[in-house]
Amino acid sequence: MQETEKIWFNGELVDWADAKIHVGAHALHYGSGVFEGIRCYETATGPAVFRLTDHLKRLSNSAKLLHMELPYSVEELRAASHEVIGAHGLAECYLRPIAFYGYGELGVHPGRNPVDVAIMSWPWGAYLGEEALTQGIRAKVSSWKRVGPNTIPHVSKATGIYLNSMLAVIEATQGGYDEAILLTDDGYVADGSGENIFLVKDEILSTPDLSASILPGITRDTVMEIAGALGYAVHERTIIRSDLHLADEVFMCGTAAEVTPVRSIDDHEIGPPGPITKAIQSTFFEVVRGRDERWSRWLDYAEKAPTPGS
Ligand code: PPE
Repeated sequence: MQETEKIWFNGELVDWADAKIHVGAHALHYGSGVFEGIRCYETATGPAVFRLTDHLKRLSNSAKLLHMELPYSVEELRAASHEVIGAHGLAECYLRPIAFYGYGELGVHPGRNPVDVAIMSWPWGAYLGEEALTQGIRAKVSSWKRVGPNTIPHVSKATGIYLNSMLAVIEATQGGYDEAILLTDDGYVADGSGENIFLVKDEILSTPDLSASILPGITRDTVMEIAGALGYAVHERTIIRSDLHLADEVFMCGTAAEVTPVRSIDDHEIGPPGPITKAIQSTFFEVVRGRDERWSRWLDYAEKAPTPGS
């Protein structure tokens, strides 16, 4: 990763190299953390964070679902995000807030361990490579099932859940594919290792509903709104593997992956990025870079941010 100068850590900016935790930290042993991925994009009027408050509200909900009390409010974390962005002056960056049970006592019950909070920011280009955005990726349905709703709450973006994603993406890439698609225990399509998924059939978009153990993606929500504005119907519904194989177009979306076309699934050729995927992708990039007035409410501009501590 491309290092930057500072990391916001428990209320202050520290040097990148000094943002350390003890090996006895609870989160290291038990995966007891929650995190976010947020992008800040360059716009004509300076850097703007895309749906910052929505991401931080999800972080707060993720913590609540793990019985974790965040020591900072959403508004405080918003100011902290702007503080770390301001420290680097980058036109574009990825933000990674993380909250986790820190060092104190070991034992599965988190007990009185402190909750540590950090926000990193660094430049992160196209998640699956620049070519993925223009040519599409090859995906494979994983033999690993998505963690079920009564195993770990999937609505929480919890660090521990990502072992599930990690195994799936290792399997996919070892098999020569770019990304994994996970099914639920019942065999319905859930999401990618780090993205939600959409298919297009006869000009109608479909995406798995929340009962399919998906992370309720903010990009997914963005795509649904864009698709609606472009005049396409979007169905949140149960999707089977065959629906993907027979789709006219498939794409994945997420903060890191943005809108990435999928050109084949399980070696079933879907084809190069289709017209609806391209329209949604290009509108998405217009929206995040502040070139579409209709969605200006989603942009949190860096220079309008409150001064820290004021
Ligand atoms: N599903 C999963 C499993 C997931 O990890 C993400 C985000 C999404 C869906 C899309 O959510 P959203 O970003 O709100 O649209 N994955 C984050 C972490 C990726 C990583 O490798 O780290 C991200 O995209 O930032």
